[in-house]
Amino acid sequence: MRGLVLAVLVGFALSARAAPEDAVARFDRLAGELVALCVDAPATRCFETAFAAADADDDGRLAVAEIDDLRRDANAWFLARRAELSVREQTVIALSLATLNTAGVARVVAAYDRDGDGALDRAEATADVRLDDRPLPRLVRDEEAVDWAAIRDRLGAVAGAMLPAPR
Ligand SMILES: [Ca+2]
Ligand SMILES: [Ca+2]
Repeated sequence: MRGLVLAVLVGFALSARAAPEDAVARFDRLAGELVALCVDAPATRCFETAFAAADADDDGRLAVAEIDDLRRDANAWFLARRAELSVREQTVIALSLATLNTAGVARVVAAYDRDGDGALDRAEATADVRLDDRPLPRLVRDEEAVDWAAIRDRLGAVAGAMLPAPR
């Protein structure tokens, strides 16, 4: 579950602004930049960089379409690079993408969209995480900084929505 949140945060940074490169090349570059930044930089800065990269139209909100573009590119990148990743990385990324692919980005966004405008602003995107000056890899190990129970509740609702309706 921690890996999922990390992968989602990293995923935010892997969005592509208009560029004449294919998805795999864009992801290679952006993932490299983000990993280099977030290993040591304050989690607040890591999140802001990731959010700004994902917010393609710069309106301060992540719309379903913006995250869905990201999901599509992430799938292409994962298929191309899977063999180069560790088993643990493959597992975390595959589970995260499987959740998004199966539940649909709209359902995941809805689980966090407090004001119901169909997009996530910064506060909504970090509702279950208290960011501070610690680097993200350290922050997510602090039970006080990340509300895992709340995340489980929200994603549980998403998983519930994936199940067939009772007859
Ligand atoms: Ca936006
Ligand atoms: Ca919203």
